[in-house]
Amino acid sequence: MRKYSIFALAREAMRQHKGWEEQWGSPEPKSSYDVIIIGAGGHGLGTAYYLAKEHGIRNIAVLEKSWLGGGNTGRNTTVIRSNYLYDESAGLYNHALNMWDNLSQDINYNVMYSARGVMMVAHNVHDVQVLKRHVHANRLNGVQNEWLSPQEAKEFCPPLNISKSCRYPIMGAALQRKGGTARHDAVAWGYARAASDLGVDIIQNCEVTGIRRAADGSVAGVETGKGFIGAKKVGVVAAGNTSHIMQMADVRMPLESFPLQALVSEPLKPIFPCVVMSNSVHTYISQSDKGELVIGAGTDQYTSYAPNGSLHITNHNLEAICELFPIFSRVKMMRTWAGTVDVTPDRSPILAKTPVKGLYVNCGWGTGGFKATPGSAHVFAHTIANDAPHKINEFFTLERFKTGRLVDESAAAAVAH
Ligand code: FAD
Ligand code: PYC
Repeated sequence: MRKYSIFALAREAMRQHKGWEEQWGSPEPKSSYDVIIIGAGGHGLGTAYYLAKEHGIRNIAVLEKSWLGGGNTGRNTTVIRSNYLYDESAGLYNHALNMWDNLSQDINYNVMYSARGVMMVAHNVHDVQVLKRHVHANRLNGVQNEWLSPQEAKEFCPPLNISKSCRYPIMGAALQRKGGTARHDAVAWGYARAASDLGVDIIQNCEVTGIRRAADGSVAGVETGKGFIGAKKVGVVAAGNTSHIMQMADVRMPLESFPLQALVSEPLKPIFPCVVMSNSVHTYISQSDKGELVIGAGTDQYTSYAPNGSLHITNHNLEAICELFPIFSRVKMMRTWAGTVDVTPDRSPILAKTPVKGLYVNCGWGTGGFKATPGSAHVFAHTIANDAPHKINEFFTLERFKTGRLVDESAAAAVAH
């Protein structure tokens, strides 16, 4: 990977941003496409890119009701890791983790993937048992993860308070060194530019309001704010809005939507070297390249599409951060926001065909789909192109909610749903 100085990075960001504005705008839609993707987040744009690059399908449109990357892709806290429990998840999330290594080179856009390590801390015997179980299960699956003593955890992350008398004492930690962060908006822009270069139409301000079916029940196209657009295949990749869109095709989804919020502090000089997550206290923290502490918690308790979350969650979150990292207790917070996440009963995603011929769905990532973006897009493109799942996503079906063959990742989801 090339090393960039901060000035080279700034120049590169400006160059890329200018290129993006000049190249794209939003084309007027054609009357029909081979594939329409609903939703220009990272997963949707990535799907279009891999459809064009690996499956030779170029007559594609990505329809976005707002601006590209303005959904959860541009709102998330960019934690990347693959330390999930079950074999099925290891396959999916590790596929994604391995793709982050070369993503910048592949799409020729610096997504600033930084493998700075994700450390999950344990505060009680139950946490220790759960996290050690994950370490062992991960290693059996060839997924890197290791156990640290409290002292080793502090050496890895010096601001961590390991005093035995604090409210959330540290009894050890699971560390995935290859985990880390990336720049979320660059992921959206990078995939968009790379897909656009391959001929994909990215059409912003184009809300899908209906899904039209042919006489045989298969997909015929979509109704939008810009009129009807025909399509042989339609992929729904709309995160928190998925149920609403799938209802347009009479498909009921096993999903609930919740606000998930995050906040950032005023910028600080580099002080925080990694990502730390506390699954039982429901808080996590890292530091962005701009210097802000990036902090988040669990979802709100109530289903909602509101783009903001409840204040008591922020309050609890900051209390926990100050307890775990007393050094930050006088830092000022700068802004908060939220996104709408869609949650399945087993906290694993759905990447699948649907009962409607020609209609495919990628959703249910809940609080944790950013990390999966390249892998998810890659296997979803395969699913659409071949009308059959890739080996990696064959378990992540809609049918599992009827058969009961679930992939229960509630514990590995880490950020409470
Ligand atoms: P989105 O980026 O939301 O894209 C979907 C797009 O569909 C949106 O742009 C939306 O406008 C569009 N759309 C919706 N309805 C329509 C319609 N009718 N017509 C046309 N377009 C439509 N994950 C992690 O792995 N690590 C994290 O640290 C992390 N932190 C998070 C923090 C927060 C605060 C939030 C909210 C989420 C977080 N996530 C995290 C989850 C992650 O952001 C999502 O799982 C992921 O970004 C989903 O990407 P997407 O492309 O599927 O969805
Ligand atoms: O899935 O790692 C994660 C995550 C961190 C913050 C939100 N989701």
